[in-house]
Amino acid sequence: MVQNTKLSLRLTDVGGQKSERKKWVNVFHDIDVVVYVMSLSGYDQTTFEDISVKCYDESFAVFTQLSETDVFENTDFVVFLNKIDLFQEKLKSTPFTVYDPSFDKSSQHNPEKIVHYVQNRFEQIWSKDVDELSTRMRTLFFHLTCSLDTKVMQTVIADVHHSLIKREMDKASLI
Ligand SMILES: Nc1nc2c(ncn2[C@@H]2O[C@H](COP(=O)(O)OP(=O)(O)OP(=O)(O)O)[C@@H](O)[C@H]2O)c(=O)[nH]1
Ligand SMILES: [Mg+2]
Repeated sequence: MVQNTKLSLRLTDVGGQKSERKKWVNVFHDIDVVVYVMSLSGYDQTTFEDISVKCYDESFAVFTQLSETDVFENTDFVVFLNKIDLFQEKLKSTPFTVYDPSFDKSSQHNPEKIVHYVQNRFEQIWSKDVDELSTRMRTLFFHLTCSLDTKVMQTVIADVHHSLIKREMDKASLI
């Protein structure tokens, strides 16, 4: 529970592993915002459950499923592009083309360009097959995070808070 004087947020942390995902449906009710955490530094890794599956592909696939879930038709999503610290460090030696060989080689060590690419992938999934009404009713946000840094996380939590307030005001047509 995160509280300030006016509002309180209840955060439910669900396990990300494949075996845990079956349980997610149990908490898929009364959700205002879905916070989806992706490890940016996983671009050269494969999943724990199946080493033939790239972590990035799995992240995009799970996001696709969630964004297509009926119960989230009008729910805002906040994507945390996490482990930015490890990502930046790894990129110095491991080029991004290990994940996507078609990625522009002149930018394969450039964190900004890669983050831009990742955001685009999410945005494409988000806007795909969405009818006009749904696009108007829900918003996709991004944050670059290092979840070990509690100060940054406070800012992120404040932003999520802000998004919730704005959403409530939108609903009431106050802004
Ligand atoms: N350097 C760094 N380490 C991180 C960051 N975020 C998480 N970690 C570390 O990554 C490991 C996994 O973190 P968890 O919070 O257990 O990951 P999770 O996504 O909740 O995992 P599941 O609950 O199994 O889905 C821990 O050792 C964390 O300390 C980050 O931004 N930077
Ligand atoms: Mg966890």
